[in-house]
Amino acid sequence: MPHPQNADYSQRTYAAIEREGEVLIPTHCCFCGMQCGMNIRVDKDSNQVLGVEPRYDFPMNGGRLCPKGVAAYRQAIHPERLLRPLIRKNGQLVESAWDEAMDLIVSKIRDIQGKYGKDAFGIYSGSSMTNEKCYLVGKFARIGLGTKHIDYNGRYCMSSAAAGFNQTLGIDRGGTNPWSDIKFADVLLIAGSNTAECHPLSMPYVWGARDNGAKLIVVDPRQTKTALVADIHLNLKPGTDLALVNGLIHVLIKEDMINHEFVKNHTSGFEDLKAMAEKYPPEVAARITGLPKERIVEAARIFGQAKNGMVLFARGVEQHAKGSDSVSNYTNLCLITGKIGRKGSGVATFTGQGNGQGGREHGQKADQLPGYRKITDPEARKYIAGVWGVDESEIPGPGISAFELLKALGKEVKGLLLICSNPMVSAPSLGDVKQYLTSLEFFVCMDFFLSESAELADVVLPSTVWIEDNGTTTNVEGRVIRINGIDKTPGEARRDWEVLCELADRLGRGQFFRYNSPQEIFDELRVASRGGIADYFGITYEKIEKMDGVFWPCPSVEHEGTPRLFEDRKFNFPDGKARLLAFEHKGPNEDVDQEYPLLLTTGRVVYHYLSGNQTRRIDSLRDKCPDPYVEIHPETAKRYGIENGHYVKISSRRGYIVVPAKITKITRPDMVFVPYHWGKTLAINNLTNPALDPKSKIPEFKVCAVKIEPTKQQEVRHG
Ligand SMILES: Nc1nc2c(c(=O)[nH]1)N[C@H]1C(S)=C(S)[C@@H](COP(=O)(O)OP(=O)(O)OC[C@H]3O[C@@H](n4cnc5c(=O)[nH]c(N)nc54)[C@H](O)[C@@H]3O)O[C@H]1N2
Ligand SMILES: Nc1nc2c(c(=O)[nH]1)N[C@H]1C(S)=C(S)[C@@H](COP(=O)(O)OP(=O)(O)OC[C@H]3O[C@@H](n4cnc5c(=O)[nH]c(N)nc54)[C@H](O)[C@@H]3O)O[C@H]1N2
Ligand code: SF4
Ligand SMILES: [Mo]
Repeated sequence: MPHPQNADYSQRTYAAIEREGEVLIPTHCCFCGMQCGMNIRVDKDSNQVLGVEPRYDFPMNGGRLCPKGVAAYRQAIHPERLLRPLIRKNGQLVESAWDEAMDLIVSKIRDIQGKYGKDAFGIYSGSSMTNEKCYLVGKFARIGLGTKHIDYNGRYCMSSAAAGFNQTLGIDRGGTNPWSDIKFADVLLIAGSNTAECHPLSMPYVWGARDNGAKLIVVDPRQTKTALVADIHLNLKPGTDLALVNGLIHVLIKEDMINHEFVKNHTSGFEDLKAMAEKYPPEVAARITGLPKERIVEAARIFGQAKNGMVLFARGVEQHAKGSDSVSNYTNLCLITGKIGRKGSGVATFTGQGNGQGGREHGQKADQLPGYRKITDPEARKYIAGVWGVDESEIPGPGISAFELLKALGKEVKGLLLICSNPMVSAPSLGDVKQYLTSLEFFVCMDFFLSESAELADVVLPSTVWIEDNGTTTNVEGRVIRINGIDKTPGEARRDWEVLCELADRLGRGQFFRYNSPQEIFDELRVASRGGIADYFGITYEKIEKMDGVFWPCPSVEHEGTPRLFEDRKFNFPDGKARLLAFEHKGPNEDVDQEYPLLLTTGRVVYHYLSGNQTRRIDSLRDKCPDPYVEIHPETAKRYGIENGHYVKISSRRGYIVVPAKITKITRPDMVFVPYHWGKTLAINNLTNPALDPKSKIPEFKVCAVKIEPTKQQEVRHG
């Protein structure tokens, strides 16, 4: 199997090809932001999906897939697929006709908006959808429904990275470099990312760098599979990244490992940053983070002395009430050492969802219009109104963020369309979320499997899975790629974009939603994004296929796209300088105390994806990790009299769950870890803290205070 960088890409397979009675349709995985290339194998005679195979010709994964990618197609042929609309009748969800469901939805929208005003109907959406669908959902909210209330699950995911990059670099493209640059780094600092389990196909890039002699520094409270292979593992106390980075900056300045030319000409704010770092000598950073001070000094030296280096991070850094500032502080490391804007030097966040990048650029965020435009910017409103053919006054103002939207349900917002998210597993403090959702006057959900959230809906519309649709996504690198699908859809399942267009039509707004294909939606998106920060104007379906994807910004059809940002050292501010911002360490929103003496952090395992509504149904994945568990350090377990496999009750101020203990030195003695892919009584989000980062509005999923106690298996609550 060739290494991604050595694969031969001269053989293009973009057009569907035939092989031994099969048709191969080239597309990309539906799960993480790597967006690995795969071929869907379809039986030529029966049109049945047979499976997938990795694509050797797509540079990102060059012939490899992880366990989730290999099994993803099983959703298409799954017996639990929703095949007809469901309508709640006498308390039960009952299969019904599309016409009846659509009539009901439209009459409820009219009724609610007539009674309470346009903003009383909201949309809560997701970033596992194509760019075309994300764009359409934003447009449907604003001029289909005329509501300001739309936000999406990226708030729980990429929003701190976005806010952090915006305040420091003036632009939010998750990765400043193409992934092929990683192997040119002399040092990789990976923070709060369990790369090996969550972006498995990034690991060959890490190995590529290591083969070239790069050092690896991993910052994670747990000794993850990624940390295991590091030269230095900084297993800091959860929630202390700001202090750690201040300590690193302190050493970099003290030992003069700063790129003075770069700092002087291309950044502002260095003096303030220096004054802040002054307060965090290694012994102070060590005290706050719980790390040996020598290890902090050593990490700073390795990073500082390397010619090229990249800083990569993910939700471990971002899902905190100070997540945005932590993103900026990690970015400071690249800026003060001048490690940005060239091969092997840059900063990136690991985009979570398949289209986590594109999904946050084209208007499904409460405060945003397509092309990363601000909904409050009069010029942007005028431009988009022109593209949509409406009067500017018809575009509502900014709404509120995802969790705030959930809190507004039953109050300001009486009706909700949920599309591509499962907040009854994924939102924090689930006890409250259930109460919010059940206080709605009308709740409609679009999904292809009955999720824990869909179970609460009044109407559920059966959607298609990704390989039954066409469009584009934007991967972790900012590369826009093509999703190709099969024609056949099961039962009466319908494509989201068609359903939204029909709803608009039935609401009397059809003239703004006349599309015959996703390509027509994309062509409008291109124009809508033109001149914006995320400029897709020059990206066409044909060009994507010819170039293995096109990196934005791509402002004209002649333009070849921008794989690497900041090569000209121009940051996206009027003075062209990146902003070095300084941050004091702050403790978690909810710290430990006598009653709740341990920190809880939550995250992922390799076999499941997000709320698990998809992967818990695929037996090859489910069987590898059928149930949640709690990782407890042996010292802590001993203190509480807990043995491996014993059931443990974990409680926070908001709720509790009972799961078996996995006693392991992976974790720290002052914390426990629980994966979050299960619902109802097995959902760790019964416990998590909904405190929000004031800048990004991301909830503090990564740290809250809990207590643990051994308990009996019988106390596991099922349901
Ligand atoms: N297998 C799998 N892959 C996925 C997903 C999935 O559900 N399953 N989801 C996709 C999505 S949407 C996302 S957002 C990404 C998430 O990808 P990651 O962010 O890599 O995944 P997590 O497990 O949430 O968190 C990463 C690490 O953060 C650490 N951590 C916790 N608290 C802190 C802290 O205070 N500081 C630091 N430095 N680290 C901390 C945890 O120990 C954990 O190992 O994965 C994507 N890929
Ligand atoms: N405790 C804790 N909680 C977390 C996190 C954490 O680390 N810890 N991470 C957070 C993060 S990073 C994220 S991204 C969120 C994600 O959490 P969710 O938003 O709940 O994500 P999914 O499980 O992907 O939900 C998508 C739902 O839509 C369906 N679906 C998928 N694709 C489509 C489509 O194209 N159309 C339609 N109509 N439906 C579709 C799926 O079947 C699924 O039910 O969870 C967050 N919650
Ligand atoms: S690494 Fe991500 S995109 Fe690639 S196969 Fe695995 S889940 Fe899919
Ligand atoms: Mo995510």
